[in-house]
Amino acid sequence: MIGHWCSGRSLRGALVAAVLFAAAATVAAAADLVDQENVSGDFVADPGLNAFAPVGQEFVPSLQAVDFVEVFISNPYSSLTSAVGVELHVDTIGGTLLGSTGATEVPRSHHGPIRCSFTETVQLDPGARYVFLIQELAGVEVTLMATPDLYPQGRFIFWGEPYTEFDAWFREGVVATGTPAPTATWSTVKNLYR
Ligand SMILES: [Ca+2]
Repeated sequence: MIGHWCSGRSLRGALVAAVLFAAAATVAAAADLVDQENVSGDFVADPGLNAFAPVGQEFVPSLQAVDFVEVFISNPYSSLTSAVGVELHVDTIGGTLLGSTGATEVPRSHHGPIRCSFTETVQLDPGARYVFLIQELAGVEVTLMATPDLYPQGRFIFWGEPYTEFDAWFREGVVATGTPAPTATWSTVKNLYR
């Protein structure tokens, strides 16, 4: 057994495996904690963010915070970059503004999820209803991909009105930061030497 591990080839293999494991552990520690989502690819509507503004989606979180909202944006007809941003409102699209993400770039010819990260973590009341509003902030018209009613805890919104027939493709949650390292205080250090 020892001879096996001492052979150069196996040792290299073990080192590679160790490096890969370390990388995987790093990714896992930084993993997102997704709370609410509708990630079906069954797209039945793709309203333009300007033509159908204001566009948004209701959701009911189970977590006490949100760091990001991802939406599925299509920019298929443009050779230009656009930018979108998300606002988070309480209960309705015109409700109290809790946070915003600023501008997030949508690359040209993009067709896929776009992550909008709030400038700081937004505290939520689990079980209450919230609405995220998606706005186009720069560039040419992009569209937001929507599905049939597949998310039971909220409705799709366009022209400022909720529609029960649709839901946005979306994902929201928090960025896991891992377990914080314990901080030594002067009293805990003193206690070690008593
Ligand atoms: Ca729904």
